[in-house]
Amino acid sequence: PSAIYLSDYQEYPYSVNEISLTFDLGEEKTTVHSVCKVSSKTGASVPMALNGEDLELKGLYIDGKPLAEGVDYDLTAKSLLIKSPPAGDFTLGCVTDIEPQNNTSLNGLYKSDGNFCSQCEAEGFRCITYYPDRPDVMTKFTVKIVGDKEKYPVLLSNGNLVAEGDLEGGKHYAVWVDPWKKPSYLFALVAGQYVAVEDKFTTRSGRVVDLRIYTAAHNSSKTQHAMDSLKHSMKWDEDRFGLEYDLDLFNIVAADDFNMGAMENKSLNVFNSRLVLASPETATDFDYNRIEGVIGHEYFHNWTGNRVTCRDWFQLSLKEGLTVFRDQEFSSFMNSAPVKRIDDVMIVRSRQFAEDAGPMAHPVRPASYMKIDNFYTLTVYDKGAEVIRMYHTLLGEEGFRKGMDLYFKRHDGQAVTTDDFYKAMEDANETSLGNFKLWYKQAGTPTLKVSTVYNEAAKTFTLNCSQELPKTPDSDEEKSPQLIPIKVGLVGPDGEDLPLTSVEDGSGSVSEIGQATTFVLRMTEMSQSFTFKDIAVKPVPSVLRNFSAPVKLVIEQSNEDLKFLLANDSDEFNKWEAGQRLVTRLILDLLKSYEKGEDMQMDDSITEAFASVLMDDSLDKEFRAYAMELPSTEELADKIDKADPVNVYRVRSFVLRSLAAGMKDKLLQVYNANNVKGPYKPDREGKSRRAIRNVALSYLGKLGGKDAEVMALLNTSFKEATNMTDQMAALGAICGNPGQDRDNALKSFYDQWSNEPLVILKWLGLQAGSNIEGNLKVMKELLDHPAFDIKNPNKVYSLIGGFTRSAVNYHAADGSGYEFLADIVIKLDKLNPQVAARMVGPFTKYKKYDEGRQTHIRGQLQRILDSKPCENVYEIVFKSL
Ligand code: HT7
Ligand code: ZN
Repeated sequence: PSAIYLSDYQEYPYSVNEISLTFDLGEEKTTVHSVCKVSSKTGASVPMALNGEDLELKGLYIDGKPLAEGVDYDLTAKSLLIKSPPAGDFTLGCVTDIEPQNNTSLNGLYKSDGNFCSQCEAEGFRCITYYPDRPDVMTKFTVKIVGDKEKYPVLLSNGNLVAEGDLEGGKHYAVWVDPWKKPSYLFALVAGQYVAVEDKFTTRSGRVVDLRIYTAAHNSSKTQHAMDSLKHSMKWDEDRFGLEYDLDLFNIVAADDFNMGAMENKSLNVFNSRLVLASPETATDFDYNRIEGVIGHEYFHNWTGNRVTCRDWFQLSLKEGLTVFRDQEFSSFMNSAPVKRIDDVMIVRSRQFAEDAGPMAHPVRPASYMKIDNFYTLTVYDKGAEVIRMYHTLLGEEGFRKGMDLYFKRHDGQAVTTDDFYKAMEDANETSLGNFKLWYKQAGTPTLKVSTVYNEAAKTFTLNCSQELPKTPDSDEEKSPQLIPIKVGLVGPDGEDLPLTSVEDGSGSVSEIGQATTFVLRMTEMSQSFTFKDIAVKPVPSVLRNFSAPVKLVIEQSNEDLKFLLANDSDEFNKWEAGQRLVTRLILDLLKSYEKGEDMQMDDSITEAFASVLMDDSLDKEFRAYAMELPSTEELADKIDKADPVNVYRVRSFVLRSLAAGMKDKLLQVYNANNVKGPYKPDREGKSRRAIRNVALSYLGKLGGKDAEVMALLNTSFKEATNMTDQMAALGAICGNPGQDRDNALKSFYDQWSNEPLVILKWLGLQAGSNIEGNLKVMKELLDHPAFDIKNPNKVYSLIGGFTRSAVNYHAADGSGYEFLADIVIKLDKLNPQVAARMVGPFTKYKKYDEGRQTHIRGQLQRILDSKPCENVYEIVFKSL
């Protein structure tokens, strides 16, 4: 496999003005007829390259005349080259046979639970017919689907249904026309046995849009939340960005077999069923939030991705980073904004930072790739969203909106680049963002170091800042400073923010602030000092409020300062952050004692600080629940050179147990006060109450095995649960304690839910992530359990993905966990390259761990390489070794 480079981009020399596709769906084979109206852009006859994979070519025609292989065209495993097409306009006809029923990669057209379903992003359309399968070739699609009426009563594609009818031999057909030009990756086809739940939305200009969610009949009662989320998304996009829906129909289909979360095909979104279906009994609050966010995300793509799309796949973050930002803002609007921000930052810090520090590190706009499937990453999505958020922080809501408006005005109907987006933001605001663009080009997480000086005589407060940009394997180029927006507040001794009047940026330039209490500093140099004037008393600085840039902040803060900020910071993100920093410092200190074989001593003042947040009724309950969470084992291990992940886990568990013991009475009090009976509602109040109730339960669970009173409470809580949020919380708490109660609860849960595959995913995940020693044996049994199916990505993500989160078993010092994972990857590789590649992901972090573990993982990576894996897996393994 070889790499593809951004620098090699060339415009496609032909326009495809229209495509007409006919699908004859069959059990043994499906035949695809395609007719494209093509014109040469250059007016010359240059070879025309088409993509195609796993296709049986039955015929190729220009203007109705058959072409001959070797004479008129050359065929390879992945391409078809028409040597000298006409220099003007012509029609290109193509007939291919495909076998969706044997397609286990779930890429292109495949079958899921007896139904036909497609997935074309990024390069799946080429598994359907020969075509220039690249996002800058946009055209209008007409699609005729012919299939058995009984087996496939529902026939769907993009756009509007313009004709349908019966045919001989028990068949029927439907014709769909999409009036909007689109790239092939947004094409979709669905055919099968579905029922539709229907609703309507009237846009602000009065268009009545039919909304339909298609599911298997037995699941149609679980679509209400998805439908509500869709309507909320449509309204929100009108209100916040002035963006209206542009067709009379919006369809969503739930598929059980799906490689990712969902897909934004024009007017025919296909969703992994776990991101559509919810009922109080089967879905948790977490699931409800995820559904709302992903329904929003795919809907928002209609403008950011579909109406304005990417010129090439290096620009993926143009649509994904921007759409993640939009879905984050939508979820913040629907829920608690600070909690949503904390949630998003936790993902960036625990997972994207790790990616940025590993062998697959790449910029938000990568410069090269082997398989684009491997670049649907946390960097492109989540760091990409952080980059968009920084425009917003720098330009303000109004300036950002002006930039968005100009972007759509300039580029509607086009396939463009992240540079075009940047230019729209600059031009709309008549400003220069200077070295901000480097956020797209340079990989790696910058470290921002800040030291502070208060000058009592001059009444000034200075922040001395420097940025460090790490070397990353994707490039040898020396890195230049990136514009970092640093949002700052100065907290006075009374706990109130001090008014800020003006700040000097180190070059003599002074910004007048007025009397605001936060200010965004623009750091543009490698090192730079900022001096606030008129600061009457020595403050405690609150730096990088709301996580205003995706950087590692290194700042000297005493435990006293952190406790002060935990109690007083008006910025809820930094209030939470202060608690995280306090406890991280504690765990890392204790780890040193533990590794020296010394006794660990809990710092009671930290228990007190945590307890006071837990009991602070002036704070939102969901925020309090989040403030109780400790940084993950992964995030902690990331702070240590050559970490032993099992030791980190053990010390973290010690701190959890110590906090639980120190706060036991308060935890019981919080649990009881919030253990309210009544119908489940996925509203803010209900979610917050369950969040704090269940965080208390989870802490109490840490005392479980040795505390009969607590164990009884957990069992009662499990038995009396009336919704999945509470049931899973109780099951999770019980499962931390090996013994009969655990075995009984797991069995009873399975018996209750064995007919609900989405609930069984939770059951698999919970057991897989267990830190009970020797759980690998259980994993091997679960592989053979009827609840598991290696061909279903959701089951693989729950069971195998879940296992890689078990510090004790996945990271077992003898390497058995790594060997288990490699066995699965080798097996998956033959079935589903995209899922296999995702499962190799955990191995890419091996350089973080101690020598012994590094050796074991390297051995397994080599074993995978020796098995001659597919391109997707090869790229990751090769780059890791
Ligand atoms: N744009 C979609 C990406 C996607 C995808 C990519 C590769 C392979 C399978 C896939 N399914 C969906 C989803 C999104 O980000 O909205
Ligand atoms: Zn997306």
